[in-house]
Amino acid sequence: MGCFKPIGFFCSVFCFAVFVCILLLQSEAEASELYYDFVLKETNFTKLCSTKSALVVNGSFPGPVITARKGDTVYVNVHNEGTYGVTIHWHGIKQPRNPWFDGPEYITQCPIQPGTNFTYTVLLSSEEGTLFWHAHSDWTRATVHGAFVILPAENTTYPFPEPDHEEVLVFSSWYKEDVAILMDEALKYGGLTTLSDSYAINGQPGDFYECSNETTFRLAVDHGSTYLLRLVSSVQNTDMFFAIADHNLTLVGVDGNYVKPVVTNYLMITPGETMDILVTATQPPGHYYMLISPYFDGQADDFDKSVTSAIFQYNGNYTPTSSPIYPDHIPGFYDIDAARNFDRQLKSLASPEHPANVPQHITTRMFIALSISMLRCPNDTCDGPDGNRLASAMNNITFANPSIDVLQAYYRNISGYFEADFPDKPPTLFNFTSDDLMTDNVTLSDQGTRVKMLNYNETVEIVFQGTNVMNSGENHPVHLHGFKFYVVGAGVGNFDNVTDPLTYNLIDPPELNTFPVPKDGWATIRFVADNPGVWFMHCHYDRHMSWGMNTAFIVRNGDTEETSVRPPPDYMPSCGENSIYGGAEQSMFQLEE
Ligand SMILES: *[C@@H]1O[C@H](CO)[C@@H](O)[C@H](O)[C@H]1NC(C)=O
Ligand SMILES: *[C@@H]1O[C@H](CO)[C@@H](O)[C@H](O)[C@H]1NC(C)=O
Ligand SMILES: *[C@@H]1O[C@H](CO)[C@@H](O)[C@H](O)[C@H]1NC(C)=O
Ligand SMILES: *[C@@H]1O[C@H](CO)[C@@H](O)[C@H](O)[C@H]1NC(C)=O
Ligand SMILES: *[C@@H]1O[C@H](CO)[C@@H](O)[C@H](O)[C@H]1NC(C)=O
Ligand SMILES: *[C@@H]1O[C@H](CO)[C@@H](O)[C@H](O)[C@H]1NC(C)=O
Ligand SMILES: *[C@@H]1O[C@H](CO)[C@@H](O)[C@H](O)[C@H]1NC(C)=O
Ligand SMILES: *[C@@H]1O[C@H](CO)[C@@H](O)[C@H](O)[C@H]1NC(C)=O
Ligand SMILES: *[C@@H]1O[C@H](CO)[C@@H](O)[C@H](O)[C@H]1NC(C)=O
Ligand SMILES: *[C@@H]1O[C@H](CO)[C@@H](O)[C@H](O)[C@H]1NC(C)=O
Ligand SMILES: *[C@@H]1O[C@H](CO)[C@@H](O)[C@H](O)[C@H]1NC(C)=O
Ligand SMILES: *[C@@H]1O[C@H](CO)[C@@H](O)[C@H](O)[C@H]1NC(C)=O
Ligand SMILES: [Cu+2]
Repeated sequence: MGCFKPIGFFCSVFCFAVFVCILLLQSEAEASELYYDFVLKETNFTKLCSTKSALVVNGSFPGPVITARKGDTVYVNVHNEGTYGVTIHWHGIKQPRNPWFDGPEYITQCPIQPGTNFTYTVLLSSEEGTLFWHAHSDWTRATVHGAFVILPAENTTYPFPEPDHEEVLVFSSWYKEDVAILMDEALKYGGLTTLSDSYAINGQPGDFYECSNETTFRLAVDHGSTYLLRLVSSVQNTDMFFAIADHNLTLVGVDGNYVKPVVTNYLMITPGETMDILVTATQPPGHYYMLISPYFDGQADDFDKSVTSAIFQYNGNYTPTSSPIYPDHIPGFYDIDAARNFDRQLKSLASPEHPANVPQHITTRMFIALSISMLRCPNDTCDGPDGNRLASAMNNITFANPSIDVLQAYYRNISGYFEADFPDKPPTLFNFTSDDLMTDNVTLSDQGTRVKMLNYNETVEIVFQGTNVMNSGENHPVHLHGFKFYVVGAGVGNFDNVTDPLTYNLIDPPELNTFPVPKDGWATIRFVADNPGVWFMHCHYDRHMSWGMNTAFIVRNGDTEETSVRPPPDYMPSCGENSIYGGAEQSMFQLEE
């Protein structure tokens, strides 16, 4: 066709059409649409010498890996063939203007009921690296989770030399009993939650547990090759140290963002965090342990004190030592300094390709105190201290799930399900890190469904203050949906609003979705509220989340369609009799008000 020959009106139009067509083809090549089906079903597993049935996706623990490229759209149809309602969350994926598919139950949707299906639209935007997906109903995350790998967009590359191989390592907790029943009992009686029986790497507890050494996860490596290991922590309630015997780790990404490389011989990863590390197989051929070992800084000392192993195993002809080589530098369970020193090293790449756009001018400031707390129980019959119910709180508010999701109530203007008055600061100021916070006026919290309203495009700064209420100070990994945030500072003790801001890094702070607020310390985050919708914020220890250390942000629409929430899908799961979507049962563990 003579497109490039004659000059004239027809050809201009034709050429323009071809040009548009090329553009369309290009944008198609740049952003693909991918389809996945997840079948949720009870499946039997035998671990630690005992068999139980657990709810998993497609029969596997951990579940399938989703692999996409930056900017793709991923559709996941979740078919619930289990026995109770479940939702899935796409952890760390911002979902621009798309809160309908974010997933936390009673925040953006009601559970997907057994025998039904729901297709999530997952919109990838600035994320690149490793994230994960997990159930966001009660404690079903324990067995319903898997990695979400986001490769660089076509024709772009990693900001580090291309690794020879990639491997996903998912960290989980394993309970011999049914997690749903354990959690139901704990919440019913208001006492402590049961500890896990082991941790697992890619589903395997490893050599140091009974009946486990035949199935220990082994990563076969070639001498001289470099491996990109994509670490995901979906552990239930415990931070973990990770190390590989005799091998340095080069940390290059955290939470789906690149960081300035950190060379280290161990790392600390909290529930909800994901990390990309490079490891080069430079050592004499052999079998080297890869360990995850708990880190705990609370006084209660109630955590699963076991260590999980996998093996970094060189290929080739050699005689390995009788047992694999053990790391000599993995920190001890209580090594606070090791944990803090690791987190202190995180910095954004802040390069032209991966800039750090740290908000400099703040329009909304919040100060949020994180506490373990208690609620009164009828006739003091609960299992917590003084017959109270164990709880947790942000600014003294113990979050209660409403019976229809906050998003639906907000979008359709249905009153009575939440209050838009989450406080910007604690109701009383006290010495948050004191050892003397045992009186009722400090330990008892207030239950409610209270959220924080933000105007579109506000620049938000939140100082999180860890408290020692009930002598229960410990590190809390706070996770925010719908955004990535910059962690501009962190420190020990009570936040000092004059001196501590002087220490902020406003140049290249790490951009994350989960960050541990140190025990009896503080951390400051900043983000721009440029994603309209309803977005959950909570501690990523499931026991603190189910005790109420949560709130949500409602970001109002801006002035244009591009700054407003997308229209809702035709179909959302039903919320029972309260719902405009029709009648079905609620989740089995919904907090009674
Ligand atoms: C990637 O590069 C190839 C080869 O240069 C080119 O054909 C293709 O159009 C590029 N793709 C995109 C999305 O730019
Ligand atoms: C899960 O199982 C279903 C049914 O067997 C299958 O169609 C689907 O492709 C599987 N999904 C993944 C991610 O493996
Ligand atoms: C799971 O194990 C239980 C008890 O061991 C057994 O009754 C049940 O049939 C098994 N289910 C499946 C799907 O294999
Ligand atoms: C999925 O659910 C829709 C209703 O939302 C239903 O029409 C469809 O048949 C279901 N599909 C499958 C494969 O279960
Ligand atoms: C597992 O442990 C048993 C008992 O200690 C031992 O006999 C067996 O050889 C071990 N298997 C492996 C693969 O290490
Ligand atoms: C690990 O890195 C440190 C600091 O760069 C270096 O001194 C050490 O030799 C490295 N160890 C290994 C096993 O490569
Ligand atoms: C509390 O105690 C009173 C008096 O013993 C009793 O009547 C009531 O049923 C109890 N309430 C609960 C919730 O147990
Ligand atoms: C707060 O409590 C801590 C721990 O008991 C103590 O070291 C500190 O001095 C107290 N701060 C103030 C201002 O009283
Ligand atoms: C709680 O009560 C104690 C003793 O009455 C008092 O010293 C303390 O200041 C009160 N704390 C708060 C936060 O109100
Ligand atoms: C939290 O709220 C409860 C219930 O209203 C109140 O008794 C308590 O004093 C408050 N605690 C603090 C530290 O403000
Ligand atoms: C958001 O705020 C930034 C900086 O304050 C401004 O440049 C931008 O135009 C605003 N965007 C919208 C859509 O209001
Ligand atoms: C700083 O904190 C003090 C009390 O600790 C308070 O009185 C003051 O208002 C705070 N200043 C700002 C700017 O928040
Ligand atoms: Cu917590």
